[in-house]
Amino acid sequence: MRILVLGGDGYLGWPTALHLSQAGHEVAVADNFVRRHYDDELGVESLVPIEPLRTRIAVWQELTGLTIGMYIGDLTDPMFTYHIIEDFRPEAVVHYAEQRAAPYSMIDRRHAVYTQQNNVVGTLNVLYAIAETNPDIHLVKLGTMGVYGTPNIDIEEGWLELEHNGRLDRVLYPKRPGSFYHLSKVHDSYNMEFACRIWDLRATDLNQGVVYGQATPQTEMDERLATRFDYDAVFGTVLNRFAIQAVIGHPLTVYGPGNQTRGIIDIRDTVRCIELACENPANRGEFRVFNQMTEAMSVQEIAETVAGAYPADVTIEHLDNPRVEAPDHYYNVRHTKLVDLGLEPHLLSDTLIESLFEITKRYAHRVRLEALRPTVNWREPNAG
Ligand code: NAD
Ligand code: USQ
Repeated sequence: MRILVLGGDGYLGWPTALHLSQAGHEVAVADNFVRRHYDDELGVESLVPIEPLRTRIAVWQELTGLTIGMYIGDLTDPMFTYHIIEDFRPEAVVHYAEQRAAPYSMIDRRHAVYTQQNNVVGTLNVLYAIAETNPDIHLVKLGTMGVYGTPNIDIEEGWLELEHNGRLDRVLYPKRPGSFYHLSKVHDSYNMEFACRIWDLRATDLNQGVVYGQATPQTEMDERLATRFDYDAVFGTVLNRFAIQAVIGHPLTVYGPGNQTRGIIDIRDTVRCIELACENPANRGEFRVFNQMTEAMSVQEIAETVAGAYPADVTIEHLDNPRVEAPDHYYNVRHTKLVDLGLEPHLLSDTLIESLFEITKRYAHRVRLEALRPTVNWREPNAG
């Protein structure tokens, strides 16, 4: 298949491009490098050094003989978005290219507005470009488990069968997310469902849980193929942060009592899920939702698992939760559709956590300690 990966320079986009390329697909990536600019803005860097996109692609070609196309530009520019779809003629578009950190979106008004404009406008441009160029293209879009929040009923895969006053209907599952970033994904989902309904497009919304891990078989082939590994309190995700904190002797920063439960997934499963979604497309007119997570754990359980895997003493510190989230809640998620398509999950293991310790030991000198403490507070609106 011809597959265009939007956001192909990012943490997940780059390993996905490599995975799809090695699986025999014709791949191109698009990116505007804004993720690298956020690093400059926040004064942090990926713990693992990363090469420029052009170098990464050249190394991949040198090692495997496989080419990956490259488009540099911003999806909020409609001309750029039309151009890449017209030019590459993909059968599937994998869309990762959004501002993805909840804390970044909660810094102040400007960051909230930026996040929603970047994400919602970029996705709208992609929908228009597909509809006008070739409505047969399958859009595989990264959403997030956080769109659902923590409802007191089971979480279904995107849709809910509802009985009300004796009548039945099928509705999009109710959303109650916890940040302006997560809300941008809600808005995207409604726009996508509408576009499928009116233009007969085909789309898969992948509501992914928190990703952990840093390596895939392809990125491990050469250190110049490494993907990013974030540890700071804005972009670092919880399990990756805890693994890094354990190695450098920093207490694991559990927000609140740690009973908040989240869906999680190994980066190797992320890339496989994308492959499965692309190779088994939605039907024309279908807006399909998969819950892309493999297990659920509370933050306290994640901290204890990481601490237990580390060979020396690790302290767990409970900070006042800078976010507004339910401290105790019900959490039961259906996530069978990707398994039905063939996903064989890598469940969290000590081996994986130990590999994160190894990576961290190598680059521990790059950690800026002050970047580990959370500074963005959900309760303090800041007009900026
Ligand atoms: P990332 O920030 O590392 O990668 C996103 C890439 O998109 C970056 O390279 C960035 O430069 C690019 N980008 C952003 N806006 C763009 C625009 N307007 N035009 C062109 N390029 C643009 O993020 P990631 O961790 O790889 O996440 C990828 C996607 O997966 C996001 O949509 C995110 O919401 C979703 N997701 C991530 C996780 C996770 O734990 N990392 C979990 C669930 C869902
Ligand atoms: N948390 C801590 N300590 C930390 C960091 C986080 O206790 O040091 C807690 C948070 O309070 C939260 C949970 O861990 O309850 C997850 O936080 P996170 O920063 O790892 O993840 P989140 O903000 O939800 O965002 C990440 C990605 C985002 C993706 C989302 C999937 O950055 O792109 O959409 O995971 S999900 O959570 O399923 O919505």
